[in-house]
Formats: sequence, structure tokens, C-alpha cells
Amino acid sequence: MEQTLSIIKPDGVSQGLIGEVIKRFEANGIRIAAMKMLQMTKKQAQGFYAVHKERPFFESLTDFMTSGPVVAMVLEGENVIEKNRTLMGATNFKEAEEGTIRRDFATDIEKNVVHGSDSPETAAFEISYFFNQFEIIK
Ligand code: RTP
Ligand code: MG
Repeated sequence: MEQTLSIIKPDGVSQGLIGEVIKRFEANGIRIAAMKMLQMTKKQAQGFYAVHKERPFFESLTDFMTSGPVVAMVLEGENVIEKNRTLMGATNFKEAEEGTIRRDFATDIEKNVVHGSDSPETAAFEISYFFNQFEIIK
């Protein structure tokens, strides 16, 4: 079964959206296989978003992602990488479909509530970045 990494970003946690986001995952047949709350260090955020290190928003993004606690989850289900991306909506909430998490709750292109892996390769890297094999429930 496919797995992906989801993160409820600091703005999602501070807006009180942990339950709302998890409710949407479960209502759509996605299983939570692992979950933890943590506050990332700057180094941890830089490593996580290393693919974006040349982007103009890298500094701001890594500051934002370390600004408060996040909830990291391993999601499991059929086609879950794409399914999660669909539930999240477009990066820019103004372009996101109605009924998506970002359209409903994002406040800014950066403060867009959730992260989701975008391919099987990034999912494998991102899951192992936060979870070891004993923390992922079969
Ligand atoms: P994510 O990685 O967080 O799931 O989001 P994504 O794939 O939809 O977007 P991506 O291009 O990977 O960008 C990562 C995060 O960086 C912030 N961002 N800011 N200021 C900007 O123009 C800008 N562009 C992206 C967002 O928080 C985005 O989710
Ligand atoms: Mg991305």
C-alpha cells in the first residue's frame, strides 16, 4: 500500500486545525500509520526543504516552518500521494479548488496549512526524515 508524508504546518496547528485535517484524511479512506508533534530546528527544516534551497522563498519558508509546532504523519492508502495532494489543493490557496484544505484555511502562499510529498521518491525520503521503521504501524 502506498505511503506519503503529511505535515500540518505551524499555521495549521495554531489555527486549531489538527482535528479538521485528520478528519478529512480519515473521511477519505486514508489511514494514519504514524503521527508525532514536534518543533523543527532551522537545520532540520533546511534539510527537509533542501530541494528548494536556491529558491527566493527558502529563508522565509524555513523560518516559518520552525516558528511553532507541526504535526507529522505517515498516511497510507491506495494512490495516497495524489489523493493527499488533491485534498490539500494548489500551493497558492487562491488557485486551490473549493473544498480543499488550502482553499478553506490557508491565509498566504506560504502559510498554507499542510505539506504533502509530491512523488514516491520524495515520500520515501520525507517519511524516513521523521520516522523510523518501529514508529510506522502496519
Ligand atoms: P509543500 O511542499 O509544502 O507540500 O507545498 P507544495 O508542494 O504545494 O509547494 P512547493 O513548491 O513544494 O513549495 C513549498 C512551500 O513553500 C512555500 N512557498 N512559498 N513565497 C512563495 O512564492 C512560495 N512558494 C512556495 C509554501 O509554503 C509551499 O507550500
Ligand atoms: Mg512541495
